[in-house]
Amino acid sequence: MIRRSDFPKDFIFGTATAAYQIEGAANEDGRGPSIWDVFSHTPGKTLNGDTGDVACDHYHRYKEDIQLMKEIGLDAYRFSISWPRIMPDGKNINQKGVDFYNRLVDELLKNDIKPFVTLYHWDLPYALYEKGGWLNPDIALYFRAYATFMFNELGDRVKHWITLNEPWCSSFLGYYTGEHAPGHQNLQEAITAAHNLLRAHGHAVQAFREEVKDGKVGLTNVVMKIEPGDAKPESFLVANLVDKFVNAWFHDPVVFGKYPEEAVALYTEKGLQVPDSDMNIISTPIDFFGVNYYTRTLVVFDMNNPLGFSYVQGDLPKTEMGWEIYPQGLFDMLVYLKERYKLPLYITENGMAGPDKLENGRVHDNYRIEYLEKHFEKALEAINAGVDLKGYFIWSLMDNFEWAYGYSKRFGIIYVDYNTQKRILKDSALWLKEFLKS
Ligand code: PNW
Repeated sequence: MIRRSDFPKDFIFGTATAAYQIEGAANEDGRGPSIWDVFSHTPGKTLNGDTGDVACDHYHRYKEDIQLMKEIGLDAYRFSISWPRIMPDGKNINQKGVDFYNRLVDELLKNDIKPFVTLYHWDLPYALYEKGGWLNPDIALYFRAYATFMFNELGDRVKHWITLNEPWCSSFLGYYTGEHAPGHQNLQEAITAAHNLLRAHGHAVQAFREEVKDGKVGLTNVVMKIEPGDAKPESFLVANLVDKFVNAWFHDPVVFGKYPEEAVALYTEKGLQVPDSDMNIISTPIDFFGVNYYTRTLVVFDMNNPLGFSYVQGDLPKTEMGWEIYPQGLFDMLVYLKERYKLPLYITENGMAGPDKLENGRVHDNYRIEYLEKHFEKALEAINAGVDLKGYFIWSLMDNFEWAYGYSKRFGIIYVDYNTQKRILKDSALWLKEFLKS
């Protein structure tokens, strides 16, 4: 059985959350609306019309939540800052919002838990959306101003910063498939938004180097293992190409200052414009990549699709999200990232949605224990294969607002009763507590 002592001494175990998914208090203390408030309040956009208005009420219950982290024995906590709490109109500071994050950071440090802060986990101030959102090139400068402010405010205590969470989701789910806010459906817009997200990232890294002398800054991407869904040679080729669209697209510019050529060629052939401005800013050196790994993705060659491929279902056991459970992909992708980019890595998210049932005050989520254990093993294998992996954050600390799926999907190691806001440690949390002592 895997033990904590098998990992390097300074390896960090934590859990992760995001502001809009847990905080609630949507209209309190001067917070402004974000694109997710507007999206979730638009009929038909989220399951059952769920919104983050109340969520886990973490804004009021953060002390209790930190006590639970402490009880489990976690080393670190990754959370995100709600930009519209800090800058409700996208520009001016709301001191009460700032105060909340000061209290949160102080409480974490008081309990010996290292804060890892994500600046942007999808909740763009609506006021900035009205100015064009991620399609407006100026957004990068708005983000830089916000980032600079936060570095100055918390940089004395917070030493690990992540600029953006999964720009692929913000751009492709937000501007192409429309599953996420702001719900546009235009491929050209997604490509443009992705570029402005990367520019915003680069600007924030530059500001970080100016403001914070003894901290680390990185970018978190969703990393998918792309595999061919059948044995046709063409499907191997498209798997390689899709890997460039989803993975390399958001890593290559940051390290090499350019988008992957094969993917650019295909977009260009289809009449799409791939921007290449500010690559020097985008490629400002960073300290680490954050890896959000959940599953693999199968693709097959498909002439009827404009980009030449389509997605297919695999037959491995699946989570409640319908995502295949595939620990080997974590190992493969950690090694791939190490070889291609040669940077330290953190797993900033990994976990599963399960069919959790509260029975006599307990949640017997053995499937989640098994999922985590298998992924821990693959992380350790990667370390032993030479990957500079520094930490592992489980998604998520507690059940929360799972975006378009509302509260129907439970990813937490802590169960949340949304009627009472009571928190209950699932068996996976109890298992983790023992693991962390081992
Ligand atoms: C991540 N995909 O999102 C996010 O960072 C979290 O906020 C979210 O709750 C968690 O994963 C679980 O969904 C993803 O389509 C969204 O492959 C979509 C994908 C992956 C991750």
